[in-house]
Amino acid sequence: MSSNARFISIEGVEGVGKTTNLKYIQQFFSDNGIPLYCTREPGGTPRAEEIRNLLLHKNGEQINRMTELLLMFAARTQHIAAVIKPALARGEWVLCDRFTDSSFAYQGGGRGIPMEIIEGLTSLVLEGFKPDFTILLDLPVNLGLARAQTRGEKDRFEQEDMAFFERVRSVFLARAKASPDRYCIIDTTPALAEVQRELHRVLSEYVLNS
Ligand code: T5A
Repeated sequence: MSSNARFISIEGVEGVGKTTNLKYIQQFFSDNGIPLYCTREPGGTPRAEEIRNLLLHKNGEQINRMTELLLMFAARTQHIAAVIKPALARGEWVLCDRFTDSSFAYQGGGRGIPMEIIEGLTSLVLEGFKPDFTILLDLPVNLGLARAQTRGEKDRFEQEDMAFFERVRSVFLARAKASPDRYCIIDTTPALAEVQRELHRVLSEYVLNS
């Protein structure tokens, strides 16, 4: 059991390449013989995945923005207790596709819920628990949406307009710039090989030195 296990989150607006680069990160851990548990939000446990379905799929009924925020945190508290903390306790690193930064960016920036409300909920539910390190993949919104369009049907969030995603991106960038020790911003505009060279450099520095 490695006692230096850390919790890493990966964040970014639609189409920045999280899914693509998650696979690269998994390969990095595997190549270095380091145990890694990969998970995602909203979701990560059977119950939390049910909440994900409520949040992402459209059924004609509008979801109030506060309901949306509370469902994100309901799924998160289940996920932390049932999956993330037990994996860390077993000595596995945890890589999570989105975490609380997405709530600040989407429900705060995108939907306009005051940040103090999200801060309050974060303190109440997470009690100081947060990722040790966050990789923010960044790309101009128009490029991200164009890349995301190559996928199938749009989910409930992907239907939002450019201005929504510009606000989401601004909050991600502001949060990353305010805490440079915890965040690393990687520009995913270049070709994938170049992005992954940078990712390799960042992971070598953070993971292999922990
Ligand atoms: N949400 C989530 C909230 O509102 N609040 C919260 O608290 C939380 C936790 C979840 C939704 O929930 C919201 C935010 C989201 O809207 P999701 O499952 O994370 O959604 O889905 P997406 O954001 O849509 O992310 P995906 O993982 O599906 O897409 P990615 O990772 O952004 O993009 P990916 O890897 O699929 O890449 C898109 C395309 O670009 C290509 C890929 O091959 C792919 O075709 N690509 C590149 N092309 C050229 N150059 C590169 N460098 C490329 N990198 C990738």
